[in-house]
Amino acid sequence: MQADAAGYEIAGNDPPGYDGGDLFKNRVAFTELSDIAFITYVTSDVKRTPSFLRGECNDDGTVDLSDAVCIFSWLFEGGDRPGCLDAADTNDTDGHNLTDGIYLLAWLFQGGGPPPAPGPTRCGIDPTDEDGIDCLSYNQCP
Ligand SMILES: [Ca+2]
Ligand SMILES: [Ca+2]
Ligand SMILES: [Ca+2]
Repeated sequence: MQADAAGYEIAGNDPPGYDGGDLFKNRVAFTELSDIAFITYVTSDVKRTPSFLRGECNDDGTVDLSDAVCIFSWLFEGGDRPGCLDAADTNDTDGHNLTDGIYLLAWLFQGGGPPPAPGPTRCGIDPTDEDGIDCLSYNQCP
């Protein structure tokens, strides 16, 4: 931890998945050095946007049948919620339903189009990131 000129400590730890961009430049935890009270200040525009593979529901690094199973299991069988909801939004409709699993199966087995950007094979962020869907954790991309 380091203190700035005003006597505030600046949090030195980057959050998991932080890619070195400036999305977190406003995220600073201030601690009053001279007081017991402390204030954690987080600006409203802070949003986690780690890179991910579209369609990669189960976070194992490959988009395959098991990811369609992961989507169906989560949506319809009480399975675990994916850590990266953007990845599970296979067709990038900014929502999750049956069609996300079907879209993935169509691409894998029926010659359908691949999942939209960043796609299923190259890590990237969601280019349509106005949807309120977050990618809180994804471990297969830098
Ligand atoms: Ca997978
Ligand atoms: Ca969708
Ligand atoms: Ca989106």
